[in-house]
Amino acid sequence: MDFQWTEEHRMIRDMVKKFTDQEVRPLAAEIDKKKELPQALIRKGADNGLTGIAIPEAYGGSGFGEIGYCIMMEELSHGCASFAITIAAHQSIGCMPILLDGTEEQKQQFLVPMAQGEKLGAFALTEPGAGSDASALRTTAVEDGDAFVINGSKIWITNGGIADVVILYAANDPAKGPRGGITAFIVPTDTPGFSVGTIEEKMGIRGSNTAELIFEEMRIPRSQVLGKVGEGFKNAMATLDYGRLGLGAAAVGASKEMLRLSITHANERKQFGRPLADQQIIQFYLAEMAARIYAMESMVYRTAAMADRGERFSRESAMVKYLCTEWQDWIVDKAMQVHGGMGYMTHMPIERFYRDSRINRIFEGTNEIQRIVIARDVLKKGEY
Ligand code: COS
Repeated sequence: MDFQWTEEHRMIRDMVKKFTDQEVRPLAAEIDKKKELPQALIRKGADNGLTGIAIPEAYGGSGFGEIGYCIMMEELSHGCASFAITIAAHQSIGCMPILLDGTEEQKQQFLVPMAQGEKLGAFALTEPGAGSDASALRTTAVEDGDAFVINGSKIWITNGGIADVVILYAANDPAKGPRGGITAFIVPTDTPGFSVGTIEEKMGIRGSNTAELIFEEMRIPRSQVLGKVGEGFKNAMATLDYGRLGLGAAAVGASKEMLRLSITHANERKQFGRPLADQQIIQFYLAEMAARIYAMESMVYRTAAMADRGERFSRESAMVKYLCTEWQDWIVDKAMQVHGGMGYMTHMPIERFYRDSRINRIFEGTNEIQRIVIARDVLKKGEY
């Protein structure tokens, strides 16, 4: 509960804020329009340490942990959700499964180049018939000598079409489901039998790549099994604890940007002979935005500190993901209301934030699933 920003935290925030202001925000509208991120931007992000900010220095990262990661996600999300999500899918759900359960050899071979941004990561769990019910996987992994042969497909995989390394979850024993039946694999995307299918068109985060992945008789050596055979579901769920927390941090950043723009607009725009900011209804909107941001920020960093202490934070990360992304949507909506017609026009960033925001209540576990996670935990404990 005793939380204070350190010199290091301030340094990370200043660095990422400068990077966002100089390199990311100026490109955000074009990224959205072209539906593509410039490779050079990802490279520049990697050069600034963004691809491995939470990863320990021993594995090629900066070692700033989850608090550092959340500060980064927050600041990037002031500028461009497509870029922030690309970095998030690479790091918090692409790298994290290896950090959690990889062997020393796997960490040196795969995690180090990923953290350094030489290789981009992705997390492949979702299938046409396994979305919220993540353990109902149809992609199969059949043991054959010193390898597993994988057949099946994945959908809606963030970074799927641009990743170098994919963490893939497949059923080694469908009858056993989440307890013993799912295995995680580290899959370089140049493996024979791996191919990219449809690249999705989306309402928002258009610059982020969302792809279908197809696996046909793809042989993955036993040395690329991540963790124990059959234990992959727990790896996926523990990884999503990190991903969901990061989405909460992104919601804080996007919401602060919406408040900042709304304050400027409310001071500059005059109606009925005075600035909008003089109208009590507008003041109430701004106050409500600020109050929610304070609560969101508090829960994000309290939870990030739990993660950095090595405590389990599954319930907390579900609560962060649920409330922060619901409130982000509310705040973006109110920012558009404050801006009126101007906010709806595409030359203003509000409409892009509005479109980019919506996915957060859906991916990395819908907000309905987050409430299932929370409810199961409180029912198990019998109290808060
Ligand atoms: N960390 C570690 N282990 C976890 C865990 C976590 N956060 N969550 C669950 N587990 C373990 C459980 O403890 C259980 O193991 P034991 O029986 O040995 O204790 C095992 O995993 C199965 O868990 P559970 O019984 O909760 O599995 P369910 O099939 O009921 O699924 C939900 C639970 C619905 C919560 C899960 O499927 C889910 O999160 N769905 C959403 C998926 C998602 O986020 N998709 C987005 C993909 S990325 S865009």
